[in-house]
Amino acid sequence: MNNDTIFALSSGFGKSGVAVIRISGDNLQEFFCTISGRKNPEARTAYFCNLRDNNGDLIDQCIVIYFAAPASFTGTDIIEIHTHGAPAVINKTFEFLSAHNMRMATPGEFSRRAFMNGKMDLADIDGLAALLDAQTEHQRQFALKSMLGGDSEIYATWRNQMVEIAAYAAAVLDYDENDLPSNIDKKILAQTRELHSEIKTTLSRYNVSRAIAHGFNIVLCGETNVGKSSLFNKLVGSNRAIVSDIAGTTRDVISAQIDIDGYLVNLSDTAGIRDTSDKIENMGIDRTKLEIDSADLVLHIFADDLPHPGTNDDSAPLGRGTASDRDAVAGVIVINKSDEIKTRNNKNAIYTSAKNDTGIDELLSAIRKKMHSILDGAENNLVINARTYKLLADTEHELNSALATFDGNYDIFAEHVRRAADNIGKILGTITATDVMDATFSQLCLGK
Ligand SMILES: Nc1nc2c(ncn2[C@@H]2O[C@H](COP(=O)(O)OP(=O)(O)OP(=O)(O)O)[C@@H](O)[C@H]2O)c(=O)[nH]1
Ligand SMILES: [Mg+2]
Repeated sequence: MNNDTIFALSSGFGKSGVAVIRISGDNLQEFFCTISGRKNPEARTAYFCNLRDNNGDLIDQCIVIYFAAPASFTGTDIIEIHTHGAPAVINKTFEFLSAHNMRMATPGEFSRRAFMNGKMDLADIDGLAALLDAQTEHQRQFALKSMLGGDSEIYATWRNQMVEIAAYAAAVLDYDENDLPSNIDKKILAQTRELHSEIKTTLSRYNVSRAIAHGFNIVLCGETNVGKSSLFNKLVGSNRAIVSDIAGTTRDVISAQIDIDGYLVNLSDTAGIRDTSDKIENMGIDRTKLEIDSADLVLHIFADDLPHPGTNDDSAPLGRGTASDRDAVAGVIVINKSDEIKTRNNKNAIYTSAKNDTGIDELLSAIRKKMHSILDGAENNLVINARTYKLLADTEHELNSALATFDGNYDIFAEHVRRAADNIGKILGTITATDVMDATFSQLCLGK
């Protein structure tokens, strides 16, 4: 780690009431005395000051705070300058700091320092990145738990158990049976099996983690002209998609993000499915199929009351679904244009009329019910991203190999368990690999 003095805008970009610029470095106390205009300023105390450039010209009236190492976010000295949020003030302050031999931080550099100084491990930083992205209540809860070390605790417990198992396995080779705890081989086996199954379960919840972190994907699909775009507009609450009586109106995927009960939802309207020779429309239909493949919930829209085989609720045949133990994606059957239909033959269906605004609340309730059944309780899951998923999958693989060699070959068994422990170490950053660290810090923005 370098010990350059670095700075960055920690508050959001654009015009705002107040901007917070943070500086991290060694021995910043003297610089703080200069800008605050005080001889013996206290740490963690807000001082009002006239921030002046090197010519003595006023930059802005500010609040400045000094955090002395190691009691700061990064573990280094930190100065916070709270200026007015005007881009011109921020730029002028940056110029001033650069003139004092400081440089702009790279994205994630503050967090990298926090990691290097033992303030946070990599799992905490994944949580921080997720928190900074949080738009909804559930995302906030999910990320906060991880940032505050909830996930690290679980990883650390797993890792300790693996290290212990590997040590006992090695001891079985080196020591006399009588010097070891009784039935040690059986205990090692049982513990390894348990760890393996816990990690497998965690991996299987990846899609749920993803759905909370990046949004629960709901797709409206069906034949042309059944009213998909009309329903989409109702659910979104604005006329986002073009509606017309010409079949094949929607040719591309139209997406909107909405918040349902604190969950982020990515709702997509798609091109109606039909046989057509129109090249562009066919490209749209291909996109519809891709959307269905990545859907967590599919709304099958119809405009008639005939039986619709293959769409019976959870047995809908398309998509991968969120729960890994489910072959097919969750689905809701919607019969739209119910104002034109006299019958109500389908017990599993929700009858709507986008035209008369009926059944929309029932449709929303059905969506809520499905979402809650899939996502509720998931705040307790580990925050898994692509990086941690890969390392967890490698851990699972090593434990699987260990179990396969358990019969007698303690040497190889111990080696696999040790490798499994190393993978968990990489998740936490106790074992550092440059590529792993780069992936973690690059997800953070400037000023974090
Ligand atoms: N009577 C009636 N007409 C509706 C209803 N919903 C939509 N429509 C009409 O049906 C036609 C098609 O609606 P869209 O929402 O464009 O249908 P779509 O499924 O998106 O069609 P494509 O984009 O072509 O696949 C329009 O003329 C709508 O006004 C409804 O509930 N009742
Ligand atoms: Mg449409």
